[in-house]
Amino acid sequence: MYLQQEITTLLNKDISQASNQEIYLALLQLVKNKATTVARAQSDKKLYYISAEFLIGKLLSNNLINLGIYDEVSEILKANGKDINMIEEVENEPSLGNGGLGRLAACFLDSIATLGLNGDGVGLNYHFGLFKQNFKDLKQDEQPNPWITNPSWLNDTNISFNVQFGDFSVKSHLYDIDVLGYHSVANKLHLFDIESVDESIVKDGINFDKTQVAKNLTLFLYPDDSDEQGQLLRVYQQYFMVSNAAQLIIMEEKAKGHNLKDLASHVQIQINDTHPTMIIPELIRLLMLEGIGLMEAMIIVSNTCAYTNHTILSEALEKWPRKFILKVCPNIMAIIEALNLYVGVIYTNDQVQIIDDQDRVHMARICMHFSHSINGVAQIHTEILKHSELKPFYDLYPQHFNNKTNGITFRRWLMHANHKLSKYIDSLIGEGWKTNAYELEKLLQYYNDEQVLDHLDAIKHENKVSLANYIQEHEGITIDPNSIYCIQIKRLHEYKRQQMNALYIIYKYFQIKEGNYPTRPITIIFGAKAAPAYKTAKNIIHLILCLQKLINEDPEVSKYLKVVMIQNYNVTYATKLIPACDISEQISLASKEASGTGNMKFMLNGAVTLGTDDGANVEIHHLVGDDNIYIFGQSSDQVIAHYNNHDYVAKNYYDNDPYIRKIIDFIADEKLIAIGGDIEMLTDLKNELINKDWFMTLLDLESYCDTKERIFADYENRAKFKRMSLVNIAKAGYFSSDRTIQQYNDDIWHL
Ligand code: 26Q
Repeated sequence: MYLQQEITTLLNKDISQASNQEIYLALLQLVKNKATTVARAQSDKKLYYISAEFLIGKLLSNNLINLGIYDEVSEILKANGKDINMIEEVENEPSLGNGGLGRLAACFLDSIATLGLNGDGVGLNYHFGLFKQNFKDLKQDEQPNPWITNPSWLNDTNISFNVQFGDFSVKSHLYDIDVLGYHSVANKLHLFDIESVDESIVKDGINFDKTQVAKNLTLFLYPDDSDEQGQLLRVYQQYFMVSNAAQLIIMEEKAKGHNLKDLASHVQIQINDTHPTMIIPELIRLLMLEGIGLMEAMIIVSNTCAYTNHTILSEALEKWPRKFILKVCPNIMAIIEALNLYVGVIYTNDQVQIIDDQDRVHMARICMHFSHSINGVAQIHTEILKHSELKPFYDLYPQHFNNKTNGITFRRWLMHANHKLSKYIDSLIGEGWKTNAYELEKLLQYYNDEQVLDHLDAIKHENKVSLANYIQEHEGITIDPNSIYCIQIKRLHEYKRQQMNALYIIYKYFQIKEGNYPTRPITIIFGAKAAPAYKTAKNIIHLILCLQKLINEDPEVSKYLKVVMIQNYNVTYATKLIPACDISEQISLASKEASGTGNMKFMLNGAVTLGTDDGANVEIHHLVGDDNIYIFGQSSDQVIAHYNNHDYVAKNYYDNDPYIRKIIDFIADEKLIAIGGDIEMLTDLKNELINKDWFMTLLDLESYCDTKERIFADYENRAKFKRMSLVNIAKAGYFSSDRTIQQYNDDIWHL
């Protein structure tokens, strides 16, 4: 009753008389008020997790969960004729991330606070975040995604710094978001903005004048960097972020009365991929301004900074032309030159030099020389880094390399996303799993309990019905909850091989046309945004949308097969899709997916993985065993050998296998052109697959199709499939980000 009174007071009217919007604002205020009473984490040493992305998603429900009042609030609303799910709809999702790396940072903040560790996030307050995706004429269309309302989760601070660029300076402005741990302390996410930002310069979709840096700096996350102006803007953003972070750290250290020479004892900086690399030279520069010599500053900063690598794609490793850095932040270029000289004196190997012979600055190499820890994000990923991609650095600094397999917060990805399953698990094994995720293994005692298996299956079915309704409402597509849901949701990239899934759809289309009907209908669901300048990715989206139209409008085929590409895939959509999934598609080319975290979310929610032995799939495979996962395709060793030997030739598959040829030819078939397919885009894609296929789609196509057929057959052995689902939930405990963060703290941070 007490809580009800608080809400009513904030509303200034009865809950039953208030609109969803009014209730949302009252709850926002309620949470913010309560956040001020939650203890701050305290310790002698503090972590700063610096990241260009924090894909935090909507915050209301998660904050209510972590404060321990979700159920109570939800009951109060219900008693007043309101539905918490409808209140959630009112909140905008901040889209401050692209995908995995940004969502990981958000899960980490949740776990850091939950474990009571003293650690804040530092990033940028992008007004429009990543673009909002719509489909227009079967193609991706990009629009700005404004998310900041007044009031919002952002708390204005009076903190502001001067940031000096080459030929002008700007004033920053800091906004904070409270990060509430689960029944624990509160930390902060610091988001820096620029005082002179001007939203009105955005015209015609997501286009804007890239030269007006003082107006555009914090408008978008990773604006299109296909041209030089875009790349330059990215460097401006990065320097702006780290300059503010460094000034904040030094300000806080001085306020605590710490000697900057002891920085490494009091501060730990985690560099999330190479995007915040310039924190290293910037801190060195600031320490030197405080009277510390270059060599000593270098050592202090190295002892303070740790670096996480999230990719082995060499094209994603940032290399900036010297002239960019010289223009954006000449003072930093001077420090980088000094670091480069220093490295050059000690090591002669070209592959470890910071500045290469084309005058490009290799950001990852700065991190590798000047940090005390270098970690990959899954076992196989770290091994590949050590023995192939970053081998020259492993040879120099073997003791710095370590693995930290990624994790996800179970508060968002089970308790919030799948409330019914969460409650049912409570009833079976108690609530201990919420703070000790390994306790999920207790579920294994129900391996042969038909009643429990049926109950789990009934929850899955309810989630499938809810998703069907949501998709009906948002996409206008009807899907059958009795069909098998296969879901592939992640950024669009050739290495993730959404195109292989599309080729399976073509294969199945042929099968159905030939009269080979599946026992049970199949629904294949995609969610993916393509980088605005990534042509092949956009062509793949176009192909999937063409197939969606062709198949869903074909009365013969649509009885057995439906294709859905949902629009604007984001965290909110993920929480609706994942609990409803039967088959989790994790089909990257082995060796290319650093870890993946969607794979963990699906597993936790009882989906069975169809995947390659790549990233964290390898560890899922190990945990659940051969009988509870479907692994297909060539191994990472085989793939790496193909690259080294240059012996994968896609065209051979096309020329020698008539069925593959038939499938590939269908990409630009007149049937697709007739329903609105763009002949140029589809032909481009077809030629790409025949002549380049850099990520070896055709290598694994046959084994993918066979394995998928095998899963569908096994699905009909309902008892077996339900047990597989149970085992996946039970074994997911390892993937709690609480475990990951505990390891970061034990091995790297020592907070
Ligand atoms: C680089 C240069 C220029 C412009 C943009 C970028 C850029 C932007 C974003 C490079 C990389 C990213 C994002 C990478 C990412 O999300 N990586 C994913 O990280 C996850 C968390 O560790 C892993 O699970 C995924 O496997 C990995 O793909």
